[in-house]
Formats: sequence, C-alpha cells, structure tokens
Amino acid sequence: MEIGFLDPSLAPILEKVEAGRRLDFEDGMALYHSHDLIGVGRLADRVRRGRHGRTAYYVYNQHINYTNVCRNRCRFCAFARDKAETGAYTYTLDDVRERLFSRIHEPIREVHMVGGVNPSLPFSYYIDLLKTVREIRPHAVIKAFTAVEIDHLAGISGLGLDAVLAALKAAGLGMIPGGGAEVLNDRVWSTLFPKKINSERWLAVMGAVHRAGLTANATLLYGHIETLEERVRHFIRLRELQDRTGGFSAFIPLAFHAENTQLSDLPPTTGFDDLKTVAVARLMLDNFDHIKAYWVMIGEKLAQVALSFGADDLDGTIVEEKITHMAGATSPKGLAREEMARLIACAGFTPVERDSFYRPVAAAPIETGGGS
Ligand code: V47
Repeated sequence: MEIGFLDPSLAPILEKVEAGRRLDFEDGMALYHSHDLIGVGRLADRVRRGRHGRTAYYVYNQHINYTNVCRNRCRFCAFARDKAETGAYTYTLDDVRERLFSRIHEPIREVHMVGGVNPSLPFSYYIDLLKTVREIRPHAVIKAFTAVEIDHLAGISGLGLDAVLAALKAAGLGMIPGGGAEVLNDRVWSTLFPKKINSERWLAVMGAVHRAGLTANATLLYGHIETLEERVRHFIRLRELQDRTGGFSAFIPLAFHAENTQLSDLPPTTGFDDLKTVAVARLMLDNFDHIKAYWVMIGEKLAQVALSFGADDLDGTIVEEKITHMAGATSPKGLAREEMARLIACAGFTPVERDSFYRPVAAAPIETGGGS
C-alpha cells in the first residue's frame, strides 16, 4: 500500500521499514522532528500490523503499591514520602491480603506490585509479600519490583543480583515491570533522580533479570527536562540490550504528570507528543514485540487512538492506580474489562484478553483465595 507523506523526509524511512532495515539515530530524530504525525503514525501502524495484525491486547490486573516510603525522592515523583511524613504508608501482609480478597471473585490474571525504596523493610518482608500473593492468587502472574527495587534487595539481602533473583523467583516472582528507567541518560539522572540507580546499573539489573529467565518490560518517562536526542538514545540503549538478551516483552512510554512534584511548573505533554512517542517507539524498538498505550497516563481516549499509531496493548483494568493519580492524572483509576474491549473494538481492532506473557486468555478462573 502506498503511503503519501506530507513530509518528504519520511520517504527514506519508509524504504528502510519496508526493507526490514534498522532505523538509526538520525531516523529517530527525523521522525521526532516531523510534523507529519499521520505519516509517522502510518509507518508505525505498518510495522504494528506486520507483527500483530488487527489484534489489540489488554490484561485483567490489579495494582498493589505496598509502600510509598522512599529514600530516593526523585524530583518527578508525587507518590514518595519520608517515613515520618503525613501520608506515608506501608502495607502489612494483612493489608495486602485484604486488598487481594476485596477482589477475589474477579478473574485477575496479573498482580502488579511496586513500591518505594523503603529502608525500614527487611528482605523477609518482600519474600513474604510474594508468598502471600501467590497463596491467595495462585493463578495470577506476579509482576513485581522494578530494577530499582531489585538492586536494593540485592544489597539488603547480601545475596547479589543473581541469587536474589533466584530467591524472589522461588517465592513467586513471575515478571519484572518496566519502571525506574526514566531516561537512560546521566544528565537527566543527575538532575532529577541522583539517589536512584543510574542508567548503567538499570541496564545491568535488567541484564541479570533476563539471565535469570525472567521477562521484563521497559519504560521511558518523557515530557519533563529530557531532549528529543536523549529520548532517541534511550530507545537505542534499550534496543541494544534487547539484541543481547531478548528478555524484554513490552515497552511503555510514560507521559510525565507534574502536579505535586518538584517540577509542578511544567506543562502536561500534548496529544501530538503522546502519539508521536508511541509511534517512534514502535519504529525504533524493532526488536520489542509489544508497545503499550498506557491509558492511565494519556487517558483512555488517546490510548484508543494510539492503537493506530503503533501500540498493540492498552495494559490493564487496574482499579486502583496511585503513582500517576497522585501526580494529577485525570483518567479513571480503573476500567472495566468490557470498557477495555469496547475501546479496542470501536477503534477497529480485535480485543484479546491476555495473561502477562501475551497468551490469550479464554475464560479466566475465579480464584477462591487458597481454598476458602
Ligand atoms: O517508575 C513516577 C513513573 C513509573 C511519575 O511494566 C511517573 O507493565 C508520570 O513503570 N508522572 C511506574 N510518571 C509505572 C510503571 C508501569 C506502569 C504500567 C505498566 C508497567 C509495566 C509499568 O511511573 C515509575 C516512573 O517512571 N512515574 N512519577 C509522574 N509524576
């Protein structure tokens, strides 16, 4: 099919895409600089359709943010608190049980569990957390602990990366979420999140995760102080690790929300940039299977449109999202399964409910909570 571009600089990129040739840094910049959003979107859609046809995925999931106490205090974060600060919380195992049981009759396939780097919690807490979820939700995949938390656990357990991952796996860890990468760049790291692991360490932890046989996602936090060059370099660094390990499953662009953060004077991302970033990610990350349009960040309406700009997944039902809503997100806190399917179908795609590994789910079993 012919693509008529308004921007002639996209034509050589189409040639590369059609020949299956890898896009380079300059191509990434040309895509970002182009005002032909529809042209960029059609390029991304071509690649998306080659991989996934008309399928668009979603997952029935539950988020649990077990603590907001965090010693890193990143400047872009509205979620974190110091231990003694108003609003600080840490769930006990009973709190976690209560949250899981409150939704026990729903066919939840994935429990997404992340929190702050809380120096008061012993390693045994994390193991017990995983065991608790596994006991109550034996059929769900536990996608938990970003590379930042894994690094912390390797330190406090004294086990190092490989052994800590083995211990977490044995306790029920099934997959690693993509958070904590932010922008894989030293300038952005030292300005916005200097107490957190840097880009080299994030990539090293993810390398260990993949070596341990765990799949992981990857993210980019965009729309703050980063430059377009830094975004494109971020994609290339992720792509290089993926070439070596093949361990990444999905990429999720995260649109920065400024409210209640130290960057609260920054404007929100635009719809143009949100769609462009989904499309550029699809085109640059040629070795990633899945690109998520995370509706929490960009709203469910734009996420639906993003399915035609390279995304093949809307993420999940969620129900109680905290990190972005504390930073002013106006999207709902959760979406019903029927609404996810409707958004996808109305955009001309076939909704497929999936598990964490993109296996289609037929009739998900209702858990009884470990035999009760
Ligand atoms: O690591 C923090 C980001 C991430 C803000 O792997 C913010 O399937 C916007 O990683 N504005 C957590 N973003 C979310 C995340 C995620 C979400 C959904 C699915 C998956 C997955 C991963 O949110 C953090 C950070 O990068 N974040 N503060 C903010 N103010």
